[in-house]
Amino acid sequence: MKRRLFLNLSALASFALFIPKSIAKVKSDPIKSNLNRVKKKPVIISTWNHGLAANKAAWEKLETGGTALDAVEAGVRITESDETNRSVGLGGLPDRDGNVTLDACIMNHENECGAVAFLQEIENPISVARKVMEETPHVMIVGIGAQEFALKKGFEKKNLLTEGAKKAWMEWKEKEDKKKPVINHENHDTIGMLAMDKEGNLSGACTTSGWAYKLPGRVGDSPIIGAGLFVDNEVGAACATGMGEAVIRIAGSSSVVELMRQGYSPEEACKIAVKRIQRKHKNLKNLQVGFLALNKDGEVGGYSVYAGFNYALKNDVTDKMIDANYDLEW
Ligand code: SD4
Repeated sequence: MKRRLFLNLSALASFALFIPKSIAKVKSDPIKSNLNRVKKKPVIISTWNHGLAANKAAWEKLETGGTALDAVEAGVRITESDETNRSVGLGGLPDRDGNVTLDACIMNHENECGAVAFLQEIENPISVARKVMEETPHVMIVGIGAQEFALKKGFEKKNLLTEGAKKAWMEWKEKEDKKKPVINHENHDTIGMLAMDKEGNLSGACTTSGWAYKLPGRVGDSPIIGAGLFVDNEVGAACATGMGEAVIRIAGSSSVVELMRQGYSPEEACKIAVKRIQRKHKNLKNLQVGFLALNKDGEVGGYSVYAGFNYALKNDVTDKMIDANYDLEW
């Protein structure tokens, strides 16, 4: 018996000699941990065409040792300060009374988050949101309180209603009979950005001037953690763009992250959330919502109710726009 066992073991040992090295060493080989690291390469995604310039700034942060949090803040600040953009920060379209009111939030890999809503005359609400996160015990500050907080922290007051935005608002006012809020869906919407740094940590940011010509005081999904943005470093991150009311109703970004936790890919998770929105709304006219998601493996995906939603992807091999899949044609 003993001899037979020995022979069997010898046979196994000699067979092992012919196993290719890559297979034989698969359990202990450092190549495996390298593979894991490959998946943790930095990646940034953000909504719409303005995402390209934002991703560039975010990438520069990552390359110079910044965290994912530094990256998303730096990235979306570009869009906030771009006065040609009509739906974020400076130059954003105002509410029906002509006041530009801004919403933003930010979240890091430790579930820390900060937000501002109905903030006026401050160009970079995302940086105020970060200060709320890092320098107060609160998550969200709104309105005059948010403005006072920002001024105390050294932000400067600025008129955000540019000539272009004012002209558009006045033209809208002329059409008195059509005086309804207009959802933006032509590639000039909120910026939501998600990033993974080289440590594999995730962060996200979302910032907007909201629904053009909204009722004064209206706040959408963008500054609401779990609606416009959600990050769970164990699973992934998601953000939303489009009609905020619909996103809030299904706790959109949180839902997308939970779906990824169940094993769905980023695109599948976004698609299921979009389908949920469609099921919960009887009237889908003009109801555009797009979700964007990034998981811990660095995989990305997006999905929207209607055609036209796209997002910018940047990593060390690519820097491009991707058209999201969708359900309905306009
Ligand atoms: C919001 N999701 O405030 C944002 C953006 C938006 O037109 O509506 N843009 O609902």
